[in-house]
Amino acid sequence: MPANLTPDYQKADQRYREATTPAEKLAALEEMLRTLPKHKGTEKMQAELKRKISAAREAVTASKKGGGGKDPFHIPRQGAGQVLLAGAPNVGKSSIVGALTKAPVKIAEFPFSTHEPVPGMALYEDVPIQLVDTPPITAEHVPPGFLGAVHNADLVAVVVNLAADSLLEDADLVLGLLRDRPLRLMSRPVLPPAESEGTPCKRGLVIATGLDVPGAADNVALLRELLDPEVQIVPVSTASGENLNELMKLLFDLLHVLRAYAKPPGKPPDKSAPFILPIGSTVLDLANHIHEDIAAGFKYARVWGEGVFPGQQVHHDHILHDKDVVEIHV
Ligand SMILES: Nc1nc2c(ncn2[C@@H]2O[C@H](COP(=O)(O)OP(=O)(O)OP(=O)(O)O)[C@@H](O)[C@H]2O)c(=O)[nH]1
Ligand SMILES: [Mg+2]
Repeated sequence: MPANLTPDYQKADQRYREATTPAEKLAALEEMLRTLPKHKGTEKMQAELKRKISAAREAVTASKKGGGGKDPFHIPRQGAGQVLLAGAPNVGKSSIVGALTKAPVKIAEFPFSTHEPVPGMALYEDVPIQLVDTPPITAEHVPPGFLGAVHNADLVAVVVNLAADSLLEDADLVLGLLRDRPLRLMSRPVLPPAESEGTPCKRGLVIATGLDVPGAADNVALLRELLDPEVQIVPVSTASGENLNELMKLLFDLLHVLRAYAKPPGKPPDKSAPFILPIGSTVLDLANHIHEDIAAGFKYARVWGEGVFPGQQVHHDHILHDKDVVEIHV
């Protein structure tokens, strides 16, 4: 990627990565094309942007046409992975998404304030992770499309409120709903095969809001006694921000991905946007992710990072580590 990108381009690029609707994406892409320096070195980027713009235009048209019959729970995954927040009314689902993203969520002191799922992009260091706020679940009502969304999401975050009298019932409401599917929530990056567990598993965790409220620690202990030991509980305060960074770190770990930075030969690495790949990916997987032409022409790569000496020459099957810098030679 050329190093001489303007600040305006970089800002538009940032907006693109944070965009949550097709219209926002299209606007950001058009701005990226407008602010991209036009010369021979950026021809590939210009072509790529034009391709993305025409795809984004189609997405805008499709989202307008969709209207009435569309499943609001169908939210395309963006960033390193999708985390679906689920819980009883008024537990702080929207507050979490509001604290960690720029999404226009509705936060209220009263229950049933969220009517539709709302996605937003949160950052763990430089890794964008998609959080999806959802309408509440009650014993009487599970929003249509909710269970489909559970299956689509990479992680399910069951949200409870440590200050609520109904804390234990609230936790069991959502976990019980999953158990009935049957799905067992587990806070492990790699899940055991369904056969060995008996029950299919879903990656996820419990987020407990209200860490700032008196008695919170006792209620965490109470919850810990009730829950499956495989489920991690992360107490947070959306009011003070306490533990929100730890939450993001855990989400990143559970997603089981790594980041790699591409480096053009003879230039510094592009640290502005990591490529996100599943753990276990190779330099060839990265090449494919960047562009199929790069993968097709792959000769060798140089890697700076874990388990290699700086700039070590490696083959296509070299396994990447988080934060590796990779220079691909074609
Ligand atoms: N003290 C404190 N209050 C919180 C915390 N998190 C959320 N709240 C409050 O809890 C109330 C409900 O928050 P929301 O985020 O709207 O809850 P929700 O789960 O999205 O509610 P519904 O959309 O109605 O299901 C609001 O008054 C928040 O300010 C927290 O960590 N500490
Ligand atoms: Mg809400």
